[in-house]
Amino acid sequence: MFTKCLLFGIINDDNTDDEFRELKTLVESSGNYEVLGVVTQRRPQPEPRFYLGKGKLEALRNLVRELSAELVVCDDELTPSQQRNIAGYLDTAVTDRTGIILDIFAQRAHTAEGKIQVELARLRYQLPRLSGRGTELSRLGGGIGTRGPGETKLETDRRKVRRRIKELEMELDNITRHRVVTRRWRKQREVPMVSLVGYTNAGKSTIMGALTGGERVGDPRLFATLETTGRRVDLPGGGYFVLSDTVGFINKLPHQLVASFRATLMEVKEADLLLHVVDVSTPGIEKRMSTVEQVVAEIDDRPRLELKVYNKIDLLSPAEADRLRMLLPDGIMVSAVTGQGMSELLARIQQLLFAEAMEITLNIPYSRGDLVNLLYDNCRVLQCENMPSGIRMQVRGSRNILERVFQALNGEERYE
Ligand SMILES: Nc1nc2c(ncn2[C@@H]2O[C@H](COP(=O)(O)OP(=O)(O)OP(=O)(O)O)[C@@H](O)[C@H]2O)c(=O)[nH]1
Ligand SMILES: [Mg+2]
Repeated sequence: MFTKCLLFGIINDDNTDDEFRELKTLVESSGNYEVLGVVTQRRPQPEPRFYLGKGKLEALRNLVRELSAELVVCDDELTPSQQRNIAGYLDTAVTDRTGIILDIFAQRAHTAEGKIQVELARLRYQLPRLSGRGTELSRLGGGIGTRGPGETKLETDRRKVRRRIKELEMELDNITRHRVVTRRWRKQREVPMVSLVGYTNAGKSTIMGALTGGERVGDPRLFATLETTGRRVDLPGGGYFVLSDTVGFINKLPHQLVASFRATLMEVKEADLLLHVVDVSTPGIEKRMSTVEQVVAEIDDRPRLELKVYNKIDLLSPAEADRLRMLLPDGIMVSAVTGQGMSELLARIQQLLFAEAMEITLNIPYSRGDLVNLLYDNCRVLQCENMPSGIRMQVRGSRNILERVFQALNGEERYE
């Protein structure tokens, strides 16, 4: 039996119909839901207490009754009080985009780490939403807390959730520590690390499979990949790198998830090169690209090497592909399925990681500690010495980063 649901949200310059198409896909892939319709209101900002304006909310209530909808789903993350107010007014269950995304993540998590990260995100979302009316905790499992004298059910529930959050944070910490050790080993070996990033369903895992020759295949579901895996890729011109796949991003990605997945997303933080995979076969390319850029900046905003990989060109006509090539001059067009463009992709990676690297000695004034940090983060520091005039650093790194440093030094630097 499908749960009947209605979607609702606001429409403005930033939030278009594409959003609701995406929300419908999300809701449908999160479980046994049948989407009966969408109610939208054009307004610049949500109404603070009820999210929708009074008239629209009444229209939604009428539709809920008429169609016997059992659940309404908001396109934005509702505040806990908006959620309560709407549920009271409509007399039906209310959830939002964040709740749906968290449900999908919960279904997809397989490894211990993934499960902890998702549970943590869910609890952080639920904590302010506990209303004390009863059954919210039934799905959470965990130990039974004893109720102190004079303590209400709500306080007990909150205390239980907070305790569980602490426990999970500690478990996650242990796992993270192990990952850090592995990464340090890789760094010492000077193996360059490359990370695939992109919107969900862009084809990251398919590209990973094509490059590593593994048996991994693409998955049409949203958020198919939740865990990162590093694999060695040998370059045709010699040398190799470690490639890692990552969780896909989406517009309005819940901040609780970004926070919980920080350990997984460390691969992105540590990468020498990011491959930003873009699906060119669905509309709204620019918006999805800027969403990915925003999430990457949220994880870590240091400048770094990035290559755009425009995927699924097999789904475009030659004329469409040509038009796109004009619009998107940077980057490489590929099809992970037909293999088109994949050898150019490898050649470009080789060039970025190896050929464009240069070794240089710089004198950095003591006032520019920021540049010292930038070099440590982005290059291999071969030698570092304090001199009267500044810090003398011998580094090897990409031309791209080093040129930024020259520019920042604005001619004051000396290099030999
Ligand atoms: N036609 C076509 N389909 C592709 C191509 N690359 C990937 N796909 C399909 O797109 C869907 C998503 O691919 P995945 O590789 O799982 O995408 P992903 O970016 O890893 O997605 P998440 O893990 O959910 O973030 C699958 O059905 C793939 O078969 C391509 O080049 N051409
Ligand atoms: Mg994937």
